[in-house]
Amino acid sequence: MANKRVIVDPITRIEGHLRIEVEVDENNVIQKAYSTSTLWRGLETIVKNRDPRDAGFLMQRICGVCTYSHYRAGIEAVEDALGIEPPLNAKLTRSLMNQALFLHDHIIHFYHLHGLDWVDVVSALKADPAKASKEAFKYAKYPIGTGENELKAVQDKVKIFVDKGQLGPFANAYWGHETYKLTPEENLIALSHYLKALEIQRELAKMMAIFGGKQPHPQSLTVGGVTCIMDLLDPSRMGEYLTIFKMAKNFVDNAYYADILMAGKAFKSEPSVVQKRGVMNFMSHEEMLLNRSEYLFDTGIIMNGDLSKVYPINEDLITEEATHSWYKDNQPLHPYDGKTNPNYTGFVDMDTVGMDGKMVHSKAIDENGKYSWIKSPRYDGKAMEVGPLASVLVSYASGNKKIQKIVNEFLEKSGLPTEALFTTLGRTAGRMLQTKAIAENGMETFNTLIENLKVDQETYTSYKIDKDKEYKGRFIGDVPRGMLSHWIRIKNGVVENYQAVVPSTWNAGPKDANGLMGPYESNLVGMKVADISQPLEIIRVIHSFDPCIACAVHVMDVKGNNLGVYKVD
Ligand code: NFE
Ligand code: MG
Repeated sequence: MANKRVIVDPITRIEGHLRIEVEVDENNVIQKAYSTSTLWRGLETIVKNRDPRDAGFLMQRICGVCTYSHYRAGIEAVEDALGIEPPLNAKLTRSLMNQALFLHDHIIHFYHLHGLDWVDVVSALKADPAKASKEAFKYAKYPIGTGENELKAVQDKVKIFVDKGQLGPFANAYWGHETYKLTPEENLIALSHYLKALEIQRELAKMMAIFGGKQPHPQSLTVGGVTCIMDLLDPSRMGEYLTIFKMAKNFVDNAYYADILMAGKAFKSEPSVVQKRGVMNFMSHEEMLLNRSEYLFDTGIIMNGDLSKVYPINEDLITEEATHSWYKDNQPLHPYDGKTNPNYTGFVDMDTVGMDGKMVHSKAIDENGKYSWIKSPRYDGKAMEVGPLASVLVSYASGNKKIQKIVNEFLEKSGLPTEALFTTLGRTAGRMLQTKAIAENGMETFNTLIENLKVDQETYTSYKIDKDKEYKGRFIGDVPRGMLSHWIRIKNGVVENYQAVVPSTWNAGPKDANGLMGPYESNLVGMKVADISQPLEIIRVIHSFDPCIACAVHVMDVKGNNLGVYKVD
């Protein structure tokens, strides 16, 4: 029998348009996978010929989810090009804002974008709240939102929606799917945290605005430093930051951590989430300045899942190519010389076997040609996974004591082997462990800043742009979805070329000229899907990367294709 093709489009709850096509054999095992961005936006070209001091503001608009990332990247790329070293206060403030972003982004991702791939809402209605309330103590010292009455209230609230047939955000899911593994009581605990996380994320958005002026899209960074000195010197603003940070830490310790432990136990025999699949190469960059010189997370590369060695990153080996992407220039180019000329070739007609076993005529991606707006980044010709898991693995393998402590404690408590980290479960746990590391260590940045402000109130380094000089520079760092780099060339005082190589581009890119798959595609091939008319396993794998297609596709037609059509936030 011919292979069946399954198309999931769109696959994300928000954050842009991503389409996944897979081909399964007669046992429903995925043989081929295609990751397609059907979204097209534009920014790398807008910034050309503009004043480089505006690069951060313009690039910020790539995405409202990792809303601070491209702003900081645009500014720090220009600082690198001009040789500017911002003062310590500015660096620490930027780190605090970044910590707030990670706390916000990771919590929203697990609960609101990924949680319902693990949690069966309808099952939670069958739970015994008294029993669930007791069970919550198995995973947390001070459980949150799990008093018997609170759990009962959660059930009542959700029941009203279900009885009316108005599931709202909980509609159209595959409730009752056989790969949901939590008990009704465990589902209820997690569902209560889902609702609690809605409140927490609102506070975390405020936390970003304390030094950022507003959220999304903070405005207090400038080339050379930060402009929020009034807030830094106001004890009530600092106190507000501290209060929200502590509240977030409590939630991470007693809800997020607890729920991942609970999921680890429940899902440890579900092959679709604990099988090792994927590119097995991981790359991350140092991030989260803690004091004058030390970062919480490390730089490096892990090859073939071998944690005994960490390789340094050689920036010259980073390329992007477009063999299967809707651009003209196929060949691998270093981002300083990257090109962005669109060449849309569309979809093809295909006769395929439908879900009911009958032949259907449909539109499918052109597997031999171009099939995505996302390019294929490579390091030394190899595909790399980036993201919180990569950051945690690289730090762990580098001997970073802070990260080793957190990872070892988690493995011990969950009873999972180190190998379990190289899986979908591990990727979701990795994001939580990164959040936990920030919650445990972020106060060091805060305290260093307070101490330094007593003796030094410098927030800005002045500079001059020489119009007769050519400059080039880059930002490389880790943002919530992984390693991000921005590359700028400045000539005659304006931006001559600009390229952003983004985490979701590394992870979601299509095959390259050698047929090598990126992380999304290679994490699907080999996985069995229980029921192809309910492809929950596919959704869970892809969501574990926290896809953001707005970030991954930020190029535009210089001839004026419409920029306003696709809105993400
Ligand atoms: Ni639009 Fe982004 C992050 C960046 S995505 S969310 O994190 O850069 O790859
Ligand atoms: Mg790009």
